[in-house]
Amino acid sequence: MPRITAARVIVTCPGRNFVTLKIETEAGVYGLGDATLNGRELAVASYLTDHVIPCLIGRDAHRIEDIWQYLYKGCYWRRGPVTMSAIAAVDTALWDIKGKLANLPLYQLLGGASREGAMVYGHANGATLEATIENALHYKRLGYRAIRLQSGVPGLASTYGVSKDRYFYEPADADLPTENLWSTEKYLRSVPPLFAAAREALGWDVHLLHDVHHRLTPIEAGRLGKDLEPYRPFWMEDAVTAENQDSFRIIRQHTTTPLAVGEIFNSIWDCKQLIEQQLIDYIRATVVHAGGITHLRRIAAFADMHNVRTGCHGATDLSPVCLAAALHFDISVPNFGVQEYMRHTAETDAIFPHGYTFNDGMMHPGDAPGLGVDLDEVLAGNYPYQRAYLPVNRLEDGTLFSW
Ligand code: KDG
Ligand code: MG
Repeated sequence: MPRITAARVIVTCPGRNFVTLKIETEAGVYGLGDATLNGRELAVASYLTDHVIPCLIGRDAHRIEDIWQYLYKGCYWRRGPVTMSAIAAVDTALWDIKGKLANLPLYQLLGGASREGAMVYGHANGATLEATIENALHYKRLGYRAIRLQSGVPGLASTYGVSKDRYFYEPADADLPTENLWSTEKYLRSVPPLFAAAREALGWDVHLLHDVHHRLTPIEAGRLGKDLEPYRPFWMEDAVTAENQDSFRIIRQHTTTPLAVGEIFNSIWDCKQLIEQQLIDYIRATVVHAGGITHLRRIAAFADMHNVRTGCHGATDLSPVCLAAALHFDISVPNFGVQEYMRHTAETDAIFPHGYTFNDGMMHPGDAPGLGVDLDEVLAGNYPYQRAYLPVNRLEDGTLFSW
């Protein structure tokens, strides 16, 4: 059996922080797992180093399900983003090892390919409507079949989804949280004209998406969904916060715009009501924050029974290790919907050499054994951890709000 001989956490910051778990076996084969939790990276690093790794040494790396159950049930304190990201990292690294030992790319162990590639969506954004449309045209020229539109809101100095850099977006950009100002009224006025202009400029053969980022009430979300219906959005994401999931029923009563949620979910229990009651169309949970490939496959199977498709989170704070794992999952599950794809910087790509490719709006994980992604530890060592926070959001009168 491939006994686990060592495991360690590598934290690197090539412009943003990534936490990676490396598990080594006596067979000489190692596996990688992403454990990055944006803004709370060291909590997961400590959870792994201080509490999980001592329990792994000597175990059979092939027993992925048993190790998953051991870490989930065995710790008593089930669920939560820190615990589930740590379990995800172990799970992903073990699948990587299994693939390498079998000499097969991971998707072959997950039942093989259900499709030739995973359709991805890119992020078009800009400070103004015009700049966003220009950026969306750029994505269309690159071959994207699905494009997310986020624009600056007239009257607000900054908002979620609008990047300072032309090509890369990194919201966790300060060593203490920056503060944005928010107005729901101004925002609600700005999105329908953006979609109207996008359909005018891009036509109808491209999917258009939008992320509300948890900032509306159910009735406001119902109104936005209804206003966007003429432009046939692919989805409206995180229209409301998802703690009170009855909110989605109210949105459903008012609009046929498809709903996506779940990037901050970490367990199938977060998804249960929404999926079971068919209150959503896409589930956004992904490998790193939802317990790894083992748990995400369980979520996808449950979703498939209820006409819900997958739409894995793929922002830049999810490392190339997570993106590779997500792509293996995407091309294997029957109910795949779309994969988010925000390109990493050249520095990040150099630290994590990978085999996944983008072509004609689709991505493929490649056919290297395991995940098909590596970590250059020497290069990673040149970029030490830097504390970085996501912004907070306030209403114009100073009330703290959802970002
Ligand atoms: O760390 C937070 C980001 O991952 C999140 O804000 C990105 O909402 C997001 C998205 O849809 O990519
Ligand atoms: Mg989002």
